[in-house]
Order: sequence, then structure tokens, then C-alpha cells
Amino acid sequence: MTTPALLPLSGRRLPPLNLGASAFPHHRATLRLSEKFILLLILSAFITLCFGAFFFLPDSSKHKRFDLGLEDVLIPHVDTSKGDKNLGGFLIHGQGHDEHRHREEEERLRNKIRADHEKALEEAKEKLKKSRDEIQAEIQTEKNKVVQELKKKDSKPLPPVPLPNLIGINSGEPADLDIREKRNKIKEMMKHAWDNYRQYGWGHNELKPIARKGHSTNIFGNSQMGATIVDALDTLYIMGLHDEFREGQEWIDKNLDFSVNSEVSVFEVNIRFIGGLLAAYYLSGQEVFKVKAVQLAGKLLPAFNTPTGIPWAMVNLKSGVGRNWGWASAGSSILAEFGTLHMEFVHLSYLTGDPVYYNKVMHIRKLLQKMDRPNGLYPNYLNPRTGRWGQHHTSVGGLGDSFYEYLLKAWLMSDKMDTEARKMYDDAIEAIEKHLIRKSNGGLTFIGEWKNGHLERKMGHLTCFAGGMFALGADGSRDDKAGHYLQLGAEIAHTCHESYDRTTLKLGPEAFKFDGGVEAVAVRQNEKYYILRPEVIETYWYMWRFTHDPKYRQWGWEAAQAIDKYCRVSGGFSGVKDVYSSSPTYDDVQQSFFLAETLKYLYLLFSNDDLLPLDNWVFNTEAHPLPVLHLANTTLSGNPAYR
Ligand code: DMJ
Repeated sequence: MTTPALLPLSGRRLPPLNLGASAFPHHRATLRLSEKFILLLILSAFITLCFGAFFFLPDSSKHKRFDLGLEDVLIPHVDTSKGDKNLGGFLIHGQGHDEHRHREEEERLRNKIRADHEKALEEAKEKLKKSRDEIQAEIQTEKNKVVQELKKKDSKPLPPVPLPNLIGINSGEPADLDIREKRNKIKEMMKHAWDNYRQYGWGHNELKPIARKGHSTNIFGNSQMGATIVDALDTLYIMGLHDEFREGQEWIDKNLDFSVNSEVSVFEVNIRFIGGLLAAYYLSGQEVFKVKAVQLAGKLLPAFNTPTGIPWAMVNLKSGVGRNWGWASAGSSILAEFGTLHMEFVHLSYLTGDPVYYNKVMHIRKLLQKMDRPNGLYPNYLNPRTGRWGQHHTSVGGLGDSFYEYLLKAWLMSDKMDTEARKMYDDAIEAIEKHLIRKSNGGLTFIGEWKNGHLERKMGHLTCFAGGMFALGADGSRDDKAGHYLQLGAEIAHTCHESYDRTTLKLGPEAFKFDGGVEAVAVRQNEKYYILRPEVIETYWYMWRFTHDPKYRQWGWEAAQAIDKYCRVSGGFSGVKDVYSSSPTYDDVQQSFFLAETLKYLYLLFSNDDLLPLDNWVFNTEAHPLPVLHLANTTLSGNPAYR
């Protein structure tokens, strides 16, 4: 520090100050009290001056910002010829009239800052005027944009794969006027279901057609994954509802996001979402469906991280943590769930060239092959930690059904090359016929359930799909029992038709008995509901394709009329709680499988066989058609060079 501040105002040089007790002790005695007082006064004036200077000097940091923003005022050049002064590397143009400019600039800036503040305030006020939903929607849109951007960066392009021969995706128009009208009626029902979902449930998983709002169940987790959109796509496509298809595609492209903290059913997500997306991809050729299917499959893979490789029933899409249903026997996984992944997973490996999916399902198969089966039957429960069966309960309906279906379809989908799958199917069906299939006193063939060595004479609506499966598996059956299996299919179709015909609404109950004088009728109140399920109509369609017996179209039409009469409401279609009641109450749910399966099978029933011919297409358990893969010259070991 320089000394000027030490100069007394009078100019007289003062002796050094003694500010500390021991400083310059030899001077202490020389100062008198009055002098001390004057000195103190001067000192305090000096301190006040320094203080003031510190606060009132211009803030250099502000200057810096200002300088850097205004290059016409401060320029990093020295040009003394114009009388400019250099200030720390920057130049201030000729001080005099530039001071005026400087002030103007400051004023301009101040006004700008004020205007910006006012604008921000206005925007905030506008935001507050919006409803919560609108604000949330805006936030969601912003989030989606960020997610999409990230995904674009992450996603590697999938390898190009020659598509299998896609035959019969735009055909099927019947020549017969009556049949054409029926087909059109089914299309109209699809429009009604879709339009109402579009209006009241868009983006939600399903629709509540009476409350006219979105609906979901725990199988889809807690997020809006648009299950109805994905499930309905291929039905829309084959019906020629292309505008609706495009709407669905757009939603999927922009909104279907799997990075959500949501615990979903691996099985349901596989059959409805992956199956639906793959079918939509094959039919339309739109890449987005393939990309989404592969993204989703990646999210399901952590479910296989169990000690045995048998997947958990549920997985959290974000954390990858899996677990099983609380109600399943001894912490088991369910046969119909871990056994219904094969078709989709083989297609995923085919399309991506990545063997990971194929290996997962083949591992399950190998494990099952090694296990002992009581009476040759597969129990419905298998513990993924121990690899042991849970309760010995075998069913061709719920908990078991599509496992058998996928053995047969694995063989068909491989162009009949996967003979291992065919053998497993044949063995399983032989045991089922021996232990579970019986004739009632009234002559109705039914498939019961095996529970700990005892046959329960009850059949579920779900079990009715087996009629179609037997017919589909007839060709290629062991010992050339094709006729036998076609006959078995026809008998199951007949029994299931009876279960519809013996109700007031002509719609089938959830489960029906063959016991104590009861034949194909539900006994318990909680088994009398119909939730728009497809299985009976599915069997009619397969039987129609293999026999062309007109009774199947007749039965299908009866079911379609009953659905239209009793399940149709102005906001869509609803399940009914009691098919034996003349004034049924609604369950207020339009299931996604109604659009994926029930209406699709009805439409196919009234179409010519050249629409999705069974030699070229295999339907997954949610009725999503996947093309037969001609794998003879292809390996699924993941080497894309083979494609
Ligand atoms: C569908 O989701 C599938 O068909 C599944 O295999 C079992 N049944 C429902 C519809 O009833």
C-alpha cells in the first residue's frame, strides 16, 4: 500500500503511531493526550474514507460482463492515435463522447433485462392458468423428446434380413354376398371397439367402455403402454383399416417407451407386445415395430437371471428385478408363462442375428426334457430356484395351455424342421389324452384337470382353444393319427359350442362342469362370466379351415351376434358377469385380446383361406401371425453371414 493516506491533512509529518502496546515504547511519553485525540480523529476519518471508497467504486465484474458483451465499446486492440486509452488489454474509444454512448448502452441493457423479466413473468402466469393435465402433458412431451434423442444416439441399426415369403396379407374377400356382409359386420365391430378406445382410452392399456376411460391390470404394470394399440395393429391391417393402423403406428413411434419403472408380466408382454409388434412389422414392413420389439425384448432378458434359467413371471422393466406371483405354488414359475416364449424369441434371433433370445428358450426346453414327468404330464408349476416341480396340477386350460400350443407351433414355424418340438408335443398330447380327456354321460368330450392324482371334471373357456390345436397338429401326427386328431378337435369344438348354447346369452361361461348330472354348464357364480375371450371362436376358425364344414361359420356367427347384442355398449364392448342371466351386468372392461384375437378370428372365419394361409403363417397365442421361417439354410447361432 502507498503512503498518501498516512499524510495528515495539515501536511505536517507526524511521528509513527503506536497502535500496539509494545510498539515504539520510546515514543510513548512524547505524545500528549490532545495530540492522541487528534490522531485518533484523523485515523477514523481515514478509515471511513477507505470504507466508502470500497463500496462506491464501480464493480469491476459488472464491467467485465458489459465489456465482453459490447465489442464496439471495448475492443482488444491498442490504437493510441485515436486518443483511446488502453485498459487491461481492452480499449475504450475516445472517452468524451463514448461516455455518452456507454450510458446509452447501459440504459438499453437495463431496458432489455426489464423486458425479459416481464416476459418470463407473463409466461409463468400463462403456465399457471393451464390445467394440471396440460402442464403434465407438456412435461411428458419434453421428457419424451429427451428420451427419443437419447435413444437415437443409442440405437444401432439392426442387420438387414431377407423377409420370408409374405403370402396372403391382403386377400380373403369372399365371393358369397352373405359371407361378405358378415365379414363387413365384424369389421364394423372392430371399428366400434377401436374408435371408442381411441376416443376414451388412447394410450392407456385398455378401455372401460361404460365409464369411458382408460383401464389397466397388474399384468401391464403401472404405466400406460397402449396395450390395445399394439395388440390391435395386425387386425386393423388385415381388415384394411389403414388410417387406424397409421394412428397406432404413430403413437408407438412417439410414445411407446420401455424405460419405465414398472413391473410387468413377462408372458403377457411377450405374447401381446412382442408378438403384436413382430406381426405388425412383418405385415407392414415398418422398421419401427421391429426396433421396438427388440428394445422390449432386451428389457425382458433380466427375468432369466435365475439359478435355473427358468424366468421369473414378472420383471421390472427399469431395474430388471424379477419375482414370481405370490399365489403360485411354492414360489414357482408357471408352465404356460415360461413355456410361451419360443415363437417370439426365435423370430427375435432371426431378425437381429443375436442368438441370445434363441438360447434362452432352448435352455428352458433342454431343462424340461431332463425332468421326470408324473404320468408323462407336465405340472403347471416349476420352481426357478430349485428346478423342481411345485404342486402336481396339470391343465390344458389356464396355467398350462399355451405351453403345448407352442411346442406344436415351434415345429410348424420352423417349416417342420424342429422335430424335437414335435416329439415333445406328441408325447405330451398322448399323456393328456390318457389322463385328462373323457366323455361325459351325455356324450360330450371334455378335457379335465389333473390335481394330485385326481381328475377334476371341469373345463375352462381357455381350454377350448385345444380343439383348434388338435386340428392344427393332425397333419404330421405320430402313427398317422391325423383323422383321430381332427375328430378330437371337432369333438372339443362341439362341447365348447354346447357350453355357449346352454346359456341364456349364448355366450360361454369361464368354466363349466361335467359332474353330478351337470353337462357343460357353470355351477359356481364366479365361473359364469364371459370376458370377450376368443378360444371358442379360435377353434371354430381352425376347424373351418381344415374341414369347411359350414356349421363352424354358423356357430361363429351365433357368437358374433351374441357379442354384438349383449356386450356392445355405446362406449365399446364390455364383458358380462353372468351369461345365464337375461339382464346381465357389465364388467366394464374391453380386453385388448378382444381386438387382437376374438375379432380377428371372426374376420378370418368369414374370409377366404388365402388370407394368412396356414402353410405360411403361424399364429402366436395372442393371434399374432408370424411367418414360417425356412431355416434349412439358416443358422440361429447368430452369424448374420448366413442371412
Ligand atoms: C389371451 O391373452 C391368450 O390367448 C392367452 O394365451 C390366454 N388367453 C387370453 C385370452 O383369453
